[in-house]
Amino acid sequence: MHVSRRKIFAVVAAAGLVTSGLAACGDGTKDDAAGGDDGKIVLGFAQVGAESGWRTANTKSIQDSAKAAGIELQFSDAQQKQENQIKAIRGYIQQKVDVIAFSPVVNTGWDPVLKEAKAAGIPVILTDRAVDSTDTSLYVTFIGSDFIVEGQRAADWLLKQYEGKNEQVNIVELQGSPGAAPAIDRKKGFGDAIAANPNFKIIASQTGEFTRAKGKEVMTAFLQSNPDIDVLYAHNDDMALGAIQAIEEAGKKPGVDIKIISIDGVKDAFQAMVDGKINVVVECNPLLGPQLMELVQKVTKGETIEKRILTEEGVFTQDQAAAALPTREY
Ligand code: GYE
Repeated sequence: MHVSRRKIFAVVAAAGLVTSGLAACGDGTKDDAAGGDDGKIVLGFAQVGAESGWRTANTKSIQDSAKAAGIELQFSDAQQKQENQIKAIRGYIQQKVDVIAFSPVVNTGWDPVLKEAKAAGIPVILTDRAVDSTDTSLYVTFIGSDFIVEGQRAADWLLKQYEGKNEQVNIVELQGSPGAAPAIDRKKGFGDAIAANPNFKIIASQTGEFTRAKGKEVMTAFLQSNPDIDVLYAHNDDMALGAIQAIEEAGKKPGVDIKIISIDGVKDAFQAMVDGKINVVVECNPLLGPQLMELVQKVTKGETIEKRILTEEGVFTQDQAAAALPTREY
């Protein structure tokens, strides 16, 4: 959608009238808060892509809750490419949306475009994934999970399984997309937690790009070069679900011959737990839409917002899966 003349006029007029207004103070808030053509708040959201069940649920949550909150949503899908996301954000700046939110494909390289948004007086909210910018004035807040904790939770389950046993445990790891915060942090959280016990060995670790297809492809290669895999640690459900196919095609039993630890908690993963194919799922909640819309409304009103908003999540094992499945929302 392009900005109407009325809107451009409103923005110019507002800037003219309020010369030393909020935007001029450079605190990230805009002075045309009720900016849409029809008085609606306009939110530009630059999504990562549609790589996983988690992402599909996240997108739907954002779209549904924007509608429910009466916020006009400009939505773009970067197809897992940072350059596309930067282009989309620049487009939102040009359109003079009221607020920009995005889930960064990778965690580096955002400062220039974030500075452009700041200079334009458009507040930015990070959702789901963080950026590594040291200048935290470039965004208003970051809402999402603690991926290091998720990695630790995955390791805690594993360490418990082998408590009191003294045997080598061969682990293969399917990493998320390269450079993405959840891939970096889930690797670190897990790796650090198992490091103290030399029995636990990550014998192969590669990216499966958070997708089923790549998860299956990489797991097939892992199985070919490693005859003795005890555990698969997948950074998300889609890769775990792809890997299950690879394991079955190799004539092994997922969840039994190879224990599977996954992260996200989409319905298909719960079903796989019920079927005995995934052993444990560390939950990561994609339903960030309602909270994001609240934040958008707050920020346009100039209210102060916490810099970090953490999502609450649990861990689910096979014995809890059947009871939890009917109420899973994604
Ligand atoms: O775990 C994965 C998705 O950023 C938390 O991205 C998100 C991750 C999620 O593709 O499935």
